[in-house]
Amino acid sequence: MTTEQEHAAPDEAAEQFEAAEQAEAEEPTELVEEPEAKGELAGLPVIWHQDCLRHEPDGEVWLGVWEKGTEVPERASVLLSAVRAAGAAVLDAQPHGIAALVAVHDAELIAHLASIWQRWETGGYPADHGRTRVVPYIFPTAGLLGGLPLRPVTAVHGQVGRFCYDTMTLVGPGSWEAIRAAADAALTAADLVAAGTRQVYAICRPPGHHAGPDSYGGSCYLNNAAIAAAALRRKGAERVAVIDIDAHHGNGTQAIFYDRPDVYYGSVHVDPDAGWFPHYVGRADERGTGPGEGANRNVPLAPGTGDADWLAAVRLICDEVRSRGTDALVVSLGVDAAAADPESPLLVSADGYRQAGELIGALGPVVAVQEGGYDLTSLGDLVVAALSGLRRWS
Ligand code: SP5
Ligand code: ZN
Repeated sequence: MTTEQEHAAPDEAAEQFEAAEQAEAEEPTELVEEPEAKGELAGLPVIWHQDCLRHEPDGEVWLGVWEKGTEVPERASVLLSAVRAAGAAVLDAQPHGIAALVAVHDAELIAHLASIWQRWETGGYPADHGRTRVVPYIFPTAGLLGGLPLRPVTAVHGQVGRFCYDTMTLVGPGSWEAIRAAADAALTAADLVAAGTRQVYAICRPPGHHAGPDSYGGSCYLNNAAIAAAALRRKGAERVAVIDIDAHHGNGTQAIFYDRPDVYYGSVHVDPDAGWFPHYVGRADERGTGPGEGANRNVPLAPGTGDADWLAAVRLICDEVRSRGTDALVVSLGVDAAAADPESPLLVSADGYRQAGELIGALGPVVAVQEGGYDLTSLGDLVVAALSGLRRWS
């Protein structure tokens, strides 16, 4: 090294140091503009349990035909990869006791779901009769009972329709473990929000919003969002709002809270009167009952509705939540309202989901619970967009 270089070196070093300092000062702006640098969900806690992959319904029986089905384990893998790539912090779901489930569901439904596969298998239905999944064929509706009380049933194939209301919500060997894991994910997310985290997302699978106090269907078994909402109430939130942006009406969540003023339910969904699931529920005149009168809001939309009208409906619900007041929220985050989704005729874009996230995130702390969303190629981007909208308020 020459003397000249020795002299030059300190100046160069000073220049480099200055340049580095300047770059550091500019870094925050660059990070916001460049998702790759840190990720648009950087720091967002995401709750996940491997057992959510163990539910393999292997299709659905729809109108008498066993079809491939869209509520597949790959949905959860895709979501996990997408949030990881966007920089989220993935945390394990923690086990919770049965009490948190009994808070919204009849103990008999829970016991039924926990044991039905075992009974089916022991009964020889898979091995002896080629019935590889639990599919009910008789349902004890009010009409069947004709006013008589429900009595215990001897045959397992008679028992399996006891709490189920459709033929497309099948049960297999790992289903119960997944159902429980999804509820644990929602409960873990609620724990974090109750402890002061502004937003937490739970990758719940199977989804939950079609499961009622003593009923399951619509690919849902236990109502993860309702379980989270009830947990938030127990942990001190006086007023909780559930905002459901899944393409379908969340008949289960509505039924669970229909007579309660402390848990508001608002849903934007494809109009059941236009011929869409769940057909029997989800109309605009369902406003709650008794003390819950006014704490339920449905905004059914015509098939073909896109961002502008969908967001206007989300805004209407958000305005109502704001005027009623809320301490914490649960968002039933279904992304099946997206244009590419095979299960709904709504035409919402990823940017629409981002804006919905922003509207909801402004209202308070949020537990985001995964519901539907079935287009495996766009699913990840849609959920990341919605969550990044929520994160505007972190
Ligand atoms: C959680 C959730 O989004 N559940 C959706 C339940 C509605 N499923 C209705 C299925 C109707 C049969 N699917 C036929 C698909 C044809 N493309
Ligand atoms: Zn849906």
